[in-house]
Amino acid sequence: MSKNHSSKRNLGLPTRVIHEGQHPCPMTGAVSPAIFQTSTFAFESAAQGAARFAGEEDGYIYTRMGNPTISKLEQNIAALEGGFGGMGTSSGMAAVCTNLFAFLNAGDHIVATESLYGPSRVVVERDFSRFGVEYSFVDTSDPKNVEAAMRSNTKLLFIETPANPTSKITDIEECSSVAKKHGAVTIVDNTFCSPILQRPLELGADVVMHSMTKFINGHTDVVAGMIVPKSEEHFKKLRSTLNFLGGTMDPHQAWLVLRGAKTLHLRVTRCQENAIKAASFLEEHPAVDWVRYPGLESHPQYELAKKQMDGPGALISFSLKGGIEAGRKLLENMHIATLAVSLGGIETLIQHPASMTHATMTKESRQKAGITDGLVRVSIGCEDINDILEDFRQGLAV
Ligand code: LCS
Repeated sequence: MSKNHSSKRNLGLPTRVIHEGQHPCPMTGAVSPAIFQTSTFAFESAAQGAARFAGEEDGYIYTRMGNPTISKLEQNIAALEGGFGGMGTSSGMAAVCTNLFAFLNAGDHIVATESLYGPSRVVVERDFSRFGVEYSFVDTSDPKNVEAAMRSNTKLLFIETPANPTSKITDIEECSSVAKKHGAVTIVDNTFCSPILQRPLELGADVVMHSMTKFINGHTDVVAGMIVPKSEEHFKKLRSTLNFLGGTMDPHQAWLVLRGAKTLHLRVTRCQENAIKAASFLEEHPAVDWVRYPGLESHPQYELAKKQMDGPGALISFSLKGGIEAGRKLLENMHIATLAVSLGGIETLIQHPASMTHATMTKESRQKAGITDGLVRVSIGCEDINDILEDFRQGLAV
């Protein structure tokens, strides 16, 4: 049901964000999609039920396996990413785990970005290792590290770029080709960019995934995820795993994300415009030790970011000269920016990765990945930039 029959590839991205996979209801003319809040779907006959289960007839069966409201969102994101089809999941972590379950067997090996979102790393290190999966976390921002980590049993390369929260960039094209050479599947977590700023499938990745809790929904009111593979083969494999594993979306959740996704282009553009100004402001502030933002020339991979991304995004990491104590004071003295984890919403959020989003990693793993104790991460929102800058000015003065 989720196959992408998009015919809008020639339209501009702001148009496609609004229209891909969307059309008025043929029965009622309703422009906004209906919420099919049902767990199951009636068959016209026993033969039809059997045919649907056998995959001989298209149609819905049971919401864990597909639902018309969820399909609308799946078609939209799959078209924007340029994939075969989409699979909505209950959370970004459900998308991560479905991918790992689908592609890894006991005795297999996975290579992954060392500064993955904390829980993504933990499920590999703590949980999949219990089932005999081997792993190597490397600095994927240098493709030579990816090549060196490959083994004869490597089945998966899992990349997060820009990485959370270091903003290190991994060359998707180059690393996917290394993985391909070794017969491994490349999965890219595209949460930080959304398809507005980066489309990994166009760069050679096999699967792209999102925490739609972030930019795609964008309103800090839903937890959700999405998986989009490039090929039909991977789609079937992932869909089957998701159907049985059960990390499916709920129709109402899908409807909320669909509503948020309509303004994805507008929001990402505005957040990014603000972030470019905020990053320059922070870089020049005397209390700031360093800033990592792909839109600053001081970013070690500024050129790569320009090549593979359509913009530097809205996530900034920085460290204060006063270290962790100065960082704590800043977090507690911002008035517009909210002290909270998560990112990609309309409001500016600020947090401390070492004690919050990445607290589940060992201190040693954090240090190795560049997640220092003084690092502060901010997700710039859509507010008036003058208010954001003033908030930093007064927070840093404290
Ligand atoms: N991937 C990335 C890159 C993320 O940043 C997150 C959540 C996930 C996957 C998991 O998605 P979820 O299950 O939460 O929808 N990142 C968070 C963060 O940085 N702060 O709070 C959550």
